[in-house]
Formats: sequence, structure tokens, C-alpha cells
Amino acid sequence: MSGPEEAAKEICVLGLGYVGLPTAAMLAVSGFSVTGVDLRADVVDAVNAGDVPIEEVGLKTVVQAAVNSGNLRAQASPEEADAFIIAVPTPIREDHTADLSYVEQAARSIVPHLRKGNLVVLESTVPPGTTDGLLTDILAESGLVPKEELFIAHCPERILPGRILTELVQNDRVIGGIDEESARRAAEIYRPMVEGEVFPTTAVVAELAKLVENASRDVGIAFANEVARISRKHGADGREVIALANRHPRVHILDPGAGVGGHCIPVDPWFLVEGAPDLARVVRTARETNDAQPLWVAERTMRELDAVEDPKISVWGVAYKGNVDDARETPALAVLKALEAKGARVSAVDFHVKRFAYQIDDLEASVTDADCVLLLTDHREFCFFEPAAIGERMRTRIVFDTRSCLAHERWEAAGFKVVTL
Ligand code: SAJ
Repeated sequence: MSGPEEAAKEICVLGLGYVGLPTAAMLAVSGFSVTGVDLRADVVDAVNAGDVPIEEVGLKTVVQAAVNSGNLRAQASPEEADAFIIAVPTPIREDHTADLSYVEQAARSIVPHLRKGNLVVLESTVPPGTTDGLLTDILAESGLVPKEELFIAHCPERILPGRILTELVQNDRVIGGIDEESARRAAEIYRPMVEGEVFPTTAVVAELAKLVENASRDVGIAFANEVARISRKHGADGREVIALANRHPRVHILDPGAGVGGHCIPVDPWFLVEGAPDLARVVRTARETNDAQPLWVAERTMRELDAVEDPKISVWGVAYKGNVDDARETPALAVLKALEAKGARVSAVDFHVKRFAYQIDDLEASVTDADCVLLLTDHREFCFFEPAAIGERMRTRIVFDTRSCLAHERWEAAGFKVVTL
């Protein structure tokens, strides 16, 4: 890693969430002077105190180091800098179109602070054409001429929650400029922080590459979920089918599960559909397939409980995936709603998620008199529970392990009927 001598020295990062905070902290420990901006006062206070509002391995240590070095401070509004990085959410609306209001708001907030020679980098995932369109148009309201006095690039984030710091440093980065000079200047910012390779390109290629990455994962998971359903129709275990198919040297099928959650994969593929509805047919079908998976899981659960009167289901894990505290777009919400709609009583357990639409119960209360343990998220703690002790509290011993993370022989030995995808 080289120092930031050649690059901009002062960086203002807008948005201190899952992407902005680790990025701001890593830039600060790489030698840049970083101002982090967030509209939420509690986030600003937490960061300045060296604390982090999210659960992520190693993040607190890096944020503390960054704040203690004097290179990172958080505040409510932006100020002048050499470069600005926008890392705000881009959710979808009900109609599956991109809601770019946070990007617009962040861009507008820096317009009064822009000066000649500034660089603005957009990290948020956006529909193709946004960087060289909407973003450039808003920034041009400063009176500075894009490509001559103002440089603009899209550098999509690629970090995996649960491995954020490792991936922030090790992953290759795609940097798409509205012109070559913009891409070159943006690459200078990332090189001191990133050990992976940095690939300069155009803004629209960078936008598409990011969307295609996540759509490819969505399509892969949809295929796995479809294989699970087809296999079950034939009385077979989908995971066994996939595991054996994957013994072929050129087959790499992903894992089926209770559905696809998180703030990225259920959202980003729609940005491809939005821009090319007639062409993005596989992408759309994959989205629909994965969105239907929670209902399929709920229906299968209820079939197992056909003979049980007034069934109670202990739902293990509401985070969108294992070992994170994030429940955004989690398939667990749709599963819980569907189970309730089918007449079941539900009780959710999760040791990571703090806030959720359903009450989070303690394990003991949740399994007491329950008729089924429905495991939706593969949090590591679930593997350590003693099935016999759980079974003693339950009314009916059924466990449906949608993530295949439990030791099934131990649960069977404790008298459980083990259900798999
Ligand atoms: N899932 C499955 N089966 C699998 C893999 C995942 O059902 O085989 C489910 C998970 O349980 C979860 C969802 O899919 O509900 C998504 O999880 P994930 O681990 O695949 O991805 P995210 O959303 O945590 O992060 C993704 C990553 N993208 C890719 O791997 C292509 C990450 O690198 C991106 O930076 C991130 O989206 C993002 O912010 O865009």
C-alpha cells in the first residue's frame, strides 16, 4: 500500500452505514483526513466516541484507531474537501423502481461546498446511466464544468457483510469515470487503501458490472431454490442433489434456503429490469423465484404440522443471513407473516438482531410448548444447542432446517423428525 501523497488529502464521506463507515475508517487509517457525514445524530455521536452502530468483525477497532489518530471525525453536514464519496442507500419503491432520493439529497448537500478540481465518487449501487446523468446534472448546479473543473466517478462497493474489512481491502475495484481523468483521479483515492487490483473504466460499465454481480448471485440462488422444489416434488432432498451435481468439475450450484434478503441482492437486479424490461427476463424470473421462496417454506412447514392443533412454531434466526445483525429485506419476515396467516402461533429467536417487526423471544420461552423449530438463518449459536434439552420443552418434536446447519443425526437421536429442503 502506498500513501495518499499523490491523491486528494481531505475526503468527505457521505453516509456512515455498512459501506460508508468502514470506507471512511480505512481511508483514515490509510493516511487521508476524513470527515464522515450522517444525518443521524446517534450515528455521528457513536463514531466520534469510537463506537460502531453495526455488528461487524474488527470494525470497532479500525474506527477507534481512525478516530484516535485524528484522521476521522463525524458530523451532521458536509464541508469543503478534495474529494467526496457518496455511500448512501438506494432502496427500491413498491413498483420495483430505484429510489434515488438519498443520492440526490447527498449530491445536493455537497453542491455549495464544491470547488474547482474536486472529485466526487458515487459508491451507492444505481441504475445504469445515473452517474453520468442525474448525479452529474446535480453537481453541475455548482457552476463547475464536469470533466474540466469537476471530476465524477462511480466506484461500486463490493463488500460482503460479515467480512467487510477483509473484502474492503482485498477485493478488486471497478472505477468508472465520466471521463478518463475522473477514473484516474478516483483510482488514486482507492489505491492506498486497496490491496486488490483497481480497474478504471467508464461510469456505465461500472454501474452495469455491479448490478450484474448481484444479479448473477440472485440467479444462482434462484436456480438452487428451484432445484430444491423440483427435487422435493420427486421426494428427494434438494441439497443432496446439489451436492452430488457439484461433484461435476464444471458445476457450481449455490445453496437453497428460505429466500434471499439483505439490502442488495433482492434490490439491485430490479435496477437492470427497470432499464431493460424486455431484455432482463432471466433476472426478473430469478427475483420472482427467490421472492416466492418464503411462502414455499411456510407452506412446507404447515404441511408437517397438518395433524397438530393450534400449532406453535419457534423460528430460529430472523437476520437475512447467518452471523449478522441485519434484518433488512429478510425472508424471515415473509415466512413469519405467512405462517401466521395460515393459523400458526410464531415466536422468533435471534441473538444478533436487536430491532425487528416481530418480538424477539428468549430461546427457552420460544421452544416451550412449540411444535416445530423452523431454522431460517444459520447463526453459529444454533449449532451448539442440545437437541434433547430443546425437545424436552417442546410439545411436538419437529425441526425444519432450511439452511442445513444442524447436526441432523443428533436431533434424530433426540427424537426429532428432521425436515430438510
Ligand atoms: N443466499 C442463499 N444461498 C446462497 C447464498 C446466499 O440463499 O448460496 C442468501 C443469503 O442467505 C442472503 C442472501 O442470499 O439472504 C444474500 O446473501 P449474500 O451473502 O449472497 O450477499 P450479501 O447481500 O450479504 O452481499 C452481496 C455480495 N454480492 C455478491 O456476492 C455478488 C457483496 O459482495 C456485495 O457487496 C453486497 O451484496 C452489496 O452490498 O451489493
